[in-house]
Amino acid sequence: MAAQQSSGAPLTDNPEVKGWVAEMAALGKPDRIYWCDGSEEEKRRLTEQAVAAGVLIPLNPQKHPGSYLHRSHPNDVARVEHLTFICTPSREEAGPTNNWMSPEDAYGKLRKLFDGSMRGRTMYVIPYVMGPLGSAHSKVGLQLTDSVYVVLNMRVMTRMGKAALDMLGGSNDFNRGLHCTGDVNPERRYICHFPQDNAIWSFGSGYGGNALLGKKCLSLRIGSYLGRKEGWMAEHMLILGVEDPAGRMAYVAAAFPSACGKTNFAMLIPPKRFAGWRVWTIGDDIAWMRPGKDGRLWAINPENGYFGVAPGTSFSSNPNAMKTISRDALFTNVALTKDGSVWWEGLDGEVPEELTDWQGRPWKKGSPEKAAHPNSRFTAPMQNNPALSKYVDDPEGVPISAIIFGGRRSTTVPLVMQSFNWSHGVFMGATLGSETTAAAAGKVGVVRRDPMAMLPFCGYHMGEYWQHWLDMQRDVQYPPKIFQVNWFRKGKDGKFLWPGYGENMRVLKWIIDRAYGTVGAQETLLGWVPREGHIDLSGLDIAPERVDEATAIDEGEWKAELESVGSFFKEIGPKVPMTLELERQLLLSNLR
Ligand code: GTP
Ligand code: SPV
Ligand code: MN
Repeated sequence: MAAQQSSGAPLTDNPEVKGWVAEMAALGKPDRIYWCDGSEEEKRRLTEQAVAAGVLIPLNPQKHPGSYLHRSHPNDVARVEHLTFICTPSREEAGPTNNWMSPEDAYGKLRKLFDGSMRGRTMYVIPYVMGPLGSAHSKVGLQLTDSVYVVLNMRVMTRMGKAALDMLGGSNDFNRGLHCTGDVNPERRYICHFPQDNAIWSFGSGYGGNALLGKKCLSLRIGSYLGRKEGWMAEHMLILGVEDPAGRMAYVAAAFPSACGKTNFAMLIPPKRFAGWRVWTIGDDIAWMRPGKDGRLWAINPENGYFGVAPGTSFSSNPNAMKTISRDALFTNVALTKDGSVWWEGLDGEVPEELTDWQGRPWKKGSPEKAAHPNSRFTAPMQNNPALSKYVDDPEGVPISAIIFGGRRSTTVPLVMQSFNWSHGVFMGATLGSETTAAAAGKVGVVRRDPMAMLPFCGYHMGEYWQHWLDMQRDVQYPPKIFQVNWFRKGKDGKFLWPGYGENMRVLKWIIDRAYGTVGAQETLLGWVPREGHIDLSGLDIAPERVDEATAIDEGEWKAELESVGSFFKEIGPKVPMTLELERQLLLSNLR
């Protein structure tokens, strides 16, 4: 192994930081403490160590310069919602949609697990910033971890290193994240959040959202709690900018549940019909939004890279993602080809005859098992994205004109619908349903309510979160218009009715035109929908009947939908805002 350079010496004088790191080191008892400075030299050195330790497998440097494959433990391949806890003083604060443990119980239980857990290992200290460096809207975190894979991923996903400590200065206002991979035993796996302490303790997993604490843990669960307290919003949303041929920009934020198309939509390439139009990516997973002085809602992307779903990513579905991962990418749980390249289901070209599957086993074409894990992912720096917006580091972010909610629904929900007003839009978000995906452990393909795509990520009571959404209207003089979309409706043949991907530009254009009031729509009982001619379908090779089916509203299906929303509201209980129940009643009474 390369000699340890830099090091054990704290990279800061901040007594709070030094004190906390020392206290956690006394608990974990690592052999060494290493402070990450974020330099290129450090990246090279840690990568070499990870390769030597077998944590990373170098890929063919001609085909994938600077890129590596990592195989996680086969029992550790997705977020674990049943092992994720919100640890507030009372159960009521966490609400019915979160697992709850009291802070005393959680600290007690996890202290035992962490005690001596880093013996024989290095404890890495990762200082990082979520959001542009120096922005008043960014947050500083410190993550301690025993995983070099986590360090190398955090380096891509956040602004990491000395710069974060410089931004923090002498302040005590930083998130305290403690992480240990432990022995990757699902019986001893806990992802615990302490919103009141701005702290996260994660034990027993090395995977994605469980282990990269800046992402879902800080930016969404703790973030949503801080957002309510401080008057802003932390959302599971992509942010994109649409530029028209005249150079005018409009910004949109969209919440789709995990593995339901955020990365794809954020990197959309418009079809030929839209010559001169461009879509620019601000973010593909998380948005922090706050009222601006000008009365609009402004958003930043707290992340610095993409942790994207690999299967289905190809030059035909998402060329910008393919270019983004063409170098300096980390791949997790994808398959490996004979010539040191990566492969997954849905990649362009022929299926290779032979592969090494995501678990490192030989795999032959025609095998019933998938070669790449369905939740296999790439980690890549956003700077690699050819469609990266130039405003991505802007400390103030971008003004949002439209908010979109979308789920994976084979039936009922039409291609696109505009809400009547803000509170109806909040109702659309709160009642979002989606079929489950491989992004979380558990059964795939079951419809569940996933409010604002935040079910697994809201750090407090869902009813209060909805109230916070409703209340935001008062602080935003020009609120974004709110829409609902569904790219996943299926025909009787079981196939998707709408072609999706780049063709979603057609829907996006209607949404933007509606936000600016320059295109028509038809009022239905459930919301505003495009009438014939409002969505540009020219040059689209699809039977008109399929578009009709994709956009149809069936009153019987909607009656059932609104009744099922009623039982969901019962589960959430008395904290469901009266406004939302009244919205439900109003829609239902219209349908009768
Ligand atoms: P997380 O990173 O888990 O939060 O997910 P994400 O929302 O960024 O998901 P992503 O864009 O990676 O989408 C993953 C899945 O959605 C893949 O299986 C895609 O092929 C599929 N998908 C994306 N866009 C479309 C679309 O417009 N139509 C259809 N039918 N499928 C889509
Ligand atoms: C998601 O599951 O929504 C993700 C991946 O974006 S993870 O970081 O694992 O949460
Ligand atoms: Mn996500």
